[in-house]
Amino acid sequence: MKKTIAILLLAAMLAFCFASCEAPEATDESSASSQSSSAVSNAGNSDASDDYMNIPIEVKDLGGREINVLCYNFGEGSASILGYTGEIMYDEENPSAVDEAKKIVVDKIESLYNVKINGEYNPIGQYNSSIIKNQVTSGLHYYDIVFDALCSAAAMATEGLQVDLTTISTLDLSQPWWDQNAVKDLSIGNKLFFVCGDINTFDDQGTFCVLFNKTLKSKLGVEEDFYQLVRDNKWTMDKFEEICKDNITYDSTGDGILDEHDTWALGTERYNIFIQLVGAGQHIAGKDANDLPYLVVDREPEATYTILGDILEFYNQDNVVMVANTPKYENKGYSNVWEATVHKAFVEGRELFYMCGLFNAASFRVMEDEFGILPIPKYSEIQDRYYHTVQSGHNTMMHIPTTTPDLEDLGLVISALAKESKKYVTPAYYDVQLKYRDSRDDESGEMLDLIFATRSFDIADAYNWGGIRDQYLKIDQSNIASRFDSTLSASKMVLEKFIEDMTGSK
Ligand SMILES: [Ca+2]
Repeated sequence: MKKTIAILLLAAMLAFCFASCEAPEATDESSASSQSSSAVSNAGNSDASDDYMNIPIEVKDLGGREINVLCYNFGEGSASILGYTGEIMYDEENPSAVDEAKKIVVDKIESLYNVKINGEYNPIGQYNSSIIKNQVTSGLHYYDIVFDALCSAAAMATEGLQVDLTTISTLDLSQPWWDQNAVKDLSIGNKLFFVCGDINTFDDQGTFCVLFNKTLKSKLGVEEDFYQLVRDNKWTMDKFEEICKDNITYDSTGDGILDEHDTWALGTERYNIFIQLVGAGQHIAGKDANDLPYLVVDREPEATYTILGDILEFYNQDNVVMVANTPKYENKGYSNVWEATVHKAFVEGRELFYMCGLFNAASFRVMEDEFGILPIPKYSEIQDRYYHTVQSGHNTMMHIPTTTPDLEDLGLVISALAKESKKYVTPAYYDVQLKYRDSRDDESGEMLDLIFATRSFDIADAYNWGGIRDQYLKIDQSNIASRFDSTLSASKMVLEKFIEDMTGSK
């Protein structure tokens, strides 16, 4: 399945090399591929009911059609992101439970539709945009289905390289095997160029949450039941900060210096300023009645400034919170500042909370301490619900290049793959994610249900018009309003041009 396909376009595409996405300063990882276990997707449902299996999808003999899938190199070379085997494709040599589930699905669909499904990692880099741009520009069809990170998929949408998925009549995006929040949030002018669902699992892996060290919690004598706080609607920023500030962080090495080698209440990174902003029910972009984006800070600056101010006040308490990618740690010359600080402290049992992607969880299965999974805190108890989102540079979105032929037939195959993945792959993903040595953490399973069901995708994080998203990742709390004052008009101009291009309105 994971065969190496000769890349006819390789030479030509290297010439192109157009900028893919500007990923938001990486998170916890670096690069080079990892194989082995893990994951599938989405929509947070360990759906007890199989009723969706009765939803019919037309079956058709496609005469041995070959379908080529291209996956980007998620977490390439990272020691803290393990288990990526691509989407749809799987590892045959050391299959995880998820790989085995993917094989069941692929075998079934290949036989049912008389197709051959080939999968491949990006052979020349991390993101796929240069390959797909070359394919589309040259008019040579090769890859039919592509999985890429949100930011890279968005870069391709801006260039007009992808099919509007809503135009494929056999691809019913309202079905439960597609993430309905993604369908709603990621559209632009009612067109949808990329989506996620049960067909992929690394959209789930790219979802951010809070991990907590159960063993350390008990050693520290923290009595609060975190899961119960979530159930009681009391898992708020205030409560979270109160717990963190209760004398947990201390100089455990005893050298008189508080640094990455000590014991911490919370390990986090600058990207999580945005993650917590979303958790607080805010967004960078909203959408109007025509499904077109606008910048929230332009319309409601005070709401944005208040929430950002609260988060930054907390993140600047460097005797409580360790923020990985800030000068204090970046200046130490680590090749991967996340792995050397917040990730390391958690794996060594010196960090109570770690705000990170679920992709990090696999690397903690070797820990001696046990850990659990929690949602991102709400802003306050009156907030309607919890909100979660993905890291735009580290997740997967499915899209289809405009060069792909016979889209109606392909839509049937994709729909069937997605439906069967909901039955086989998603439950296997939950099992892998929750199995902890000999036991199973069902309370974390309950939290995962909540987390996946409350995802919210911010299109400004994907498209980052004029660098608007980057304004939300700065640690400096002294100049929030002036920071936006000086950059907003440029971002608005880029957004205006984007809307014209996407709607053909000029
Ligand atoms: Ca110390």
